[in-house]
Amino acid sequence: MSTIEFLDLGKQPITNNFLTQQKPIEEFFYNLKIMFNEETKLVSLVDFVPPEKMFNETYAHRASMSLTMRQAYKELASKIKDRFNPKSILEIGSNDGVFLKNFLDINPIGVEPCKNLAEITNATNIKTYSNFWNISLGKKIYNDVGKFEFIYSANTISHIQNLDETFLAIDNILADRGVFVLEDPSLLEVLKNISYDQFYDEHAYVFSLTAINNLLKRTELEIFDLEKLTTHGGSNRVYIKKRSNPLNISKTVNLALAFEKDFGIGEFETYKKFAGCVEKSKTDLISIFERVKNKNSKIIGYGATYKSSTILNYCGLNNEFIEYFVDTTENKQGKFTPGTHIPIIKPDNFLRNDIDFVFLGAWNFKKEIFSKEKKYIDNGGKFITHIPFPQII
Ligand code: DWN
Repeated sequence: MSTIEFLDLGKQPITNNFLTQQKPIEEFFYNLKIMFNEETKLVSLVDFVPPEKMFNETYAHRASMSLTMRQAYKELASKIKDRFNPKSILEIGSNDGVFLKNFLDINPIGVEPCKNLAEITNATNIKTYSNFWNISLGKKIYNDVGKFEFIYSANTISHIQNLDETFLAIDNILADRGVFVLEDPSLLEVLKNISYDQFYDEHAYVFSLTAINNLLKRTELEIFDLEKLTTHGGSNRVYIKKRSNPLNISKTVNLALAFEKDFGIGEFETYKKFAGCVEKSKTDLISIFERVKNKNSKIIGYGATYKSSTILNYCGLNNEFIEYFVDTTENKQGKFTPGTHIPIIKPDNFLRNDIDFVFLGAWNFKKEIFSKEKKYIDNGGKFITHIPFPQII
């Protein structure tokens, strides 16, 4: 067995399980442990949670809820049109259609297992299959529509447990000269920023470029380009083609692989060190919360993210520490955070000045949030963040 466990984040709830009552009669918990595969260099959860428990008709996250992401998808769409000019496009994990709506002129196709989200896109003339991505769905779409010149998948491939089947199903439905782009949080950034909250039930994997490259060696697909993104705390946008497609392979790919190698992405030692940093991050964050709580400060949370669920549950930061979370996602409002039972409410237009500290659950949108909440900051309001280390800002 070439896998080694390196991190234990304790008992964790389903991150999408936003509760309708503060004291639920029953709540599902699982053990969140992370391991490293010495052969493929893949970092994954030790125990996967059944997909149906996570991705269903109550799925809360709406990708269109932040200005940053709406703009990022719009810019990407225009870049794809300029560079590849595809005549057909498929998105795996199309969420609420925020990306595909930029391709209405070429009849985009979505795949989205969460029925509530698929209904939203189907209602806007984006044909969406509400199923999990696998070989049999790929065959069905091929029979209905044919092959695709462009396949896009953001923050989804890392959520699918069977990667070999996933890549094979993509290879089957990708046109010979087609391009597949996947975008997922970068393991390198997680290691650099100690952003261990990228580990939660849905993230079966947190990918390095190295691991993706190794996994693709088992397929007919290969990486030909790469972009490093700031979205979701640092992501890789990986451009993939069939090996038979003569498109040039950009130098960036080998440079990035070499950088990861030098960083130690392929060494178990790196992960052991990371686990030590995670423990320190936990101790330091708890001590900040205890310190400010002892002064009877009013602490709230900003952005009841899935990521923050890992932090709150691992550090034991529950409703005794955080009075409530504000979140713009309607599906979360009026509910309670999984495991820690903190009320989630609709934000006022701006943060009120009677709030002393705001825990930045959506730290990946810090820029957008700080510019929105300039008045609160100018009036002396403070944020608590754990990225890249616990601190008050
Ligand atoms: O991979 C995943 C990512 C892309 O989305 C999923 N597995 C689940 C989800 O994870 P997350 O909740 O950690 O994602 P976000 O995009 O960091 O969530 C941001 C949350 O913060 C949203 O609920 C919206 C909210 N928000 C807010 O209330 N006010 C965001 C901004 C920018 C704001 O100003």
